[in-house]
Amino acid sequence: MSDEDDIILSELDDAELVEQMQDDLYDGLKEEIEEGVNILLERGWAPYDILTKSLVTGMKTVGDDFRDGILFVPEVLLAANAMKAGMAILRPLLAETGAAKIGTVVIGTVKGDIHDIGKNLVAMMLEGAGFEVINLGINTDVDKFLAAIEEHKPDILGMSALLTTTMTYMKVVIETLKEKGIRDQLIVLVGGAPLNEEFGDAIGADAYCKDAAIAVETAKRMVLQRAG
Ligand code: B1M
Repeated sequence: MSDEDDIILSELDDAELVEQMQDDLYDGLKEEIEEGVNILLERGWAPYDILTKSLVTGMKTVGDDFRDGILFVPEVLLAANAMKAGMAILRPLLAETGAAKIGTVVIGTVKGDIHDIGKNLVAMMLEGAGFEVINLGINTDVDKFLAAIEEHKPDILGMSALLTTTMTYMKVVIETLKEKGIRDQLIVLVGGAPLNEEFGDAIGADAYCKDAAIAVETAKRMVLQRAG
């Protein structure tokens, strides 16, 4: 039995537990992540702090080591599954803030791209802020975006891309909205690790959102501006 097996999460103090959860996320230990999330909730931690301080920070290390060739796809998948398990516990808590409905968002990860953790986090936080969110999932092509816009008449279209090769598809969607004459009926927000503000401007989005908190802030501000 290794030293790792002897760690009892509930006996760690908050700082040690958060650090251990980052390690457990790195190792793709789903059950330990679920246990850690539940312990922090019992200790009165806000769901958003658990998300950002343990899960998102842990995933950053995974990303760095993936980039540097230390981790490979199978390990990253395990880490992603562990992260999703933690997010599944937090989702209802983030959504139950009782905020009045302030608008509707259609959001998806663009065609060719299967990364969905960040997009789902944004969707969860938007729900918690009072938006109705229609989450189209991954690998979303322009027709699927258009059909959802037609059906749900959202205030906001959100698009996510994590690959430099797929982020350009956002422009395809925006150009199609223009061709259909519906671009101005929507607030278009974009996000994802390889994007920046300059890219958002260049493709004609209304705003680039660096993270989920900024996405919520931007969504609220723009919907209110439009109403007023
Ligand atoms: Co992939 N992957 N991956 N991957 N992966 C990256 C993106 C990469 C940067 C890793 C690296 O090399 N360091 C790299 C891209 C390089 C590039 O394009 N420049 C990469 C690669 C290369 C690949 C593959 C091609 C690998 C391969 O097969 N050889 C492949 C591509 C598959 C495809 O999509 N077609 C691939 C596959 C995978 C997994 C399936 C193993 C897994 C995804 C699992 C899943 O999502 N269900 C995975 C993961 C987990 C990652 C990293 C490690 C982590 C991404 C993540 O979840 N981050 C990632 C490394 C990195 O990003 N540094 C990497 C945590 C999340 C909370 O952050 O997604 O940035 P993020 O979301 C943030 C903000 O960006 C923003 O808010 C979120 C929350 O704060 N945001 C939005 C995101 N979307 C938004 C939308 C909005 C607003 C804000 O709308 C309004």
